[in-house]
Amino acid sequence: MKMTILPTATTTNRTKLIITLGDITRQDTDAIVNAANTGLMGGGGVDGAIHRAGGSTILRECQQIISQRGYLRTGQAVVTSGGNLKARHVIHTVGPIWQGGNKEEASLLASAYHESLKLATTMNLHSISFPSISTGAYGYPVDKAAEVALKTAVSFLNEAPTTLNEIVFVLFDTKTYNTYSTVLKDIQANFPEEDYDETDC
Ligand code: AR6
Repeated sequence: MKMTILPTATTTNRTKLIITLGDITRQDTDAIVNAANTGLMGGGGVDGAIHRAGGSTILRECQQIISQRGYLRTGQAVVTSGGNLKARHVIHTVGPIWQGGNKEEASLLASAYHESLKLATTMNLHSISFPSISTGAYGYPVDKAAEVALKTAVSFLNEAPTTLNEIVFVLFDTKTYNTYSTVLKDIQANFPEEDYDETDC
């Protein structure tokens, strides 16, 4: 299952926004994004999967980053190599823990996506994959998180030039995929027809 949207962008290339069902550790985009914690110490969920598949180099680089700059604040992003992964880089960001919605969760989640996209652009990367940040252990409702994730990506593409030609959301289960798919269709409704293209959905 794969669905694509080509947002209207001020960039010269027209970046594809893709949602797909799968395991992010298998993606061969230039970077994959990790839903990490502030100590970058590894953990469960997608964080655990990335460290297991990528090997100990990633954790060593994370420890070096923390020793140099201290804990990562929620909404920030840093980069390490991809270790044994197909992706050459891992961008580690920290999403907010859901506390009911009145603790700036939406802006912190938007920042996690925005800072990751900004970092990828600074590094001249062409493709990036995201998991559904904060919707596992951190308890963010998937429908609300999907709206923040996709709208932040579209705004990023519409606001600033980027080297990215592909932004992929890799969703791990069908419920999450279906929720992102519904939100993406709502967003598509606001684009001229020639600006998007659907595949296999
Ligand atoms: N590929 C893609 N998505 C995945 C994968 C995978 N291999 N594995 C899990 N997911 P979570 P969070 C999905 O809990 O909510 C960690 O312990 C998962 O089904 O990984 O931001 C960190 O160290 C869900 O949809 O991240 C932090 O302490 C989504 O990824 C904390 O959890 C996010 O779930 C971060 O919690």
